[in-house]
Amino acid sequence: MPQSEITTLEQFIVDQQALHVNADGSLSRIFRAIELAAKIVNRDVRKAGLIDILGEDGSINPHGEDQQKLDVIANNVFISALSRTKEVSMIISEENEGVVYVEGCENEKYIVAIDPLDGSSNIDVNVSIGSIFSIYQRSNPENNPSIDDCLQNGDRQVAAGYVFYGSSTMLVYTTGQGVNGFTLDDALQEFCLSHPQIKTPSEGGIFSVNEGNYQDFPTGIQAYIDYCKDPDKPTKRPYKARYIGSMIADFHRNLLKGGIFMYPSTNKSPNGKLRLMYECNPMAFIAEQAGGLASTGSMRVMELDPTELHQRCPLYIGSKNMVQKAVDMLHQYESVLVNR
Ligand code: AHM
Ligand code: MG
Repeated sequence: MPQSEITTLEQFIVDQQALHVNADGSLSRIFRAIELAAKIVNRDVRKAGLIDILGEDGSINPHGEDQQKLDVIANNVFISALSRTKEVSMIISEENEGVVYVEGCENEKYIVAIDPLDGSSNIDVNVSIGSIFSIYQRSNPENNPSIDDCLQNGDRQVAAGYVFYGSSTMLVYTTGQGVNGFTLDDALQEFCLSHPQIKTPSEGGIFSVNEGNYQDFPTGIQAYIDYCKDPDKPTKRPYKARYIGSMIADFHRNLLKGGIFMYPSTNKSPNGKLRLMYECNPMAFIAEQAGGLASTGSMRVMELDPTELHQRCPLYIGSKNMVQKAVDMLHQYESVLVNR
């Protein structure tokens, strides 16, 4: 592509803002902050093996200084970039137990939920990881900011996206008008539009799940996994099994190629592992905007009303027909158990 035809994220955001008569530029400023944080985290991820930022938080480096884990660094970078916009009153992060109130911004209308570095178990072994964000407006801007403002369901997201530190670095986001993907040009240090209006295939050929937990899954999901592996020419089964253990990487591949990602409930964890506000909801918004589905097994993910900041929920997400089939089988076996 000639350089003159490149659309940078910056340009794209300006163009989008121009389409909205009432846009006051606040959301654009938040996006710029996320873009900057993504570039800083990307720089640190790319040299993670060269400098002392891998490993356990709290350890002491040879200089007697505290060593910080990459996910703690990423958290600080995102929180500081978002705070500086002066547009965000509250931040919810996987790394912080409570709401982070941004000093001096009590009256601002935006709330951002982040998982600053998802896929932590892969950080130390040079496998793809990512950052996730989800943006809301406060439900009661006239009141003092509080946790109640933050506990909104996914349907109220204004925007959501992820940054994927893979073989290249990508930023994928939606504001409810489709999904667009930008790839970081290392030389220009600009995210450039590379995947406009992403649509996910309604039928896919990949299933992604931690099968180590198979014995602990609901019977219907065990049956669905067996179905995925069952040879059948017309439906092109067996499907391919792919599981990286970084949701963003698994989700992103399935989004482009067609597939299902599952993190079911287990006997041990009835709500699964993944967190609603900064893992499931943003991915659900993107999946639906790309023509896919996201379910907890009993409802659309984005309809689930959160009661806690770090609430978990089971997740079935990806190609429409695959998610529908998994959920149907889950219900089918549940009703057999109930009627027994
Ligand atoms: P994290 O936020 O601590 O990194 O946990 C979330 C990650 C997801 O990226 C991934 O899909 C899942 O945990 C993998 O979990 P498991 O190792 O149980 O399969
Ligand atoms: Mg996470």
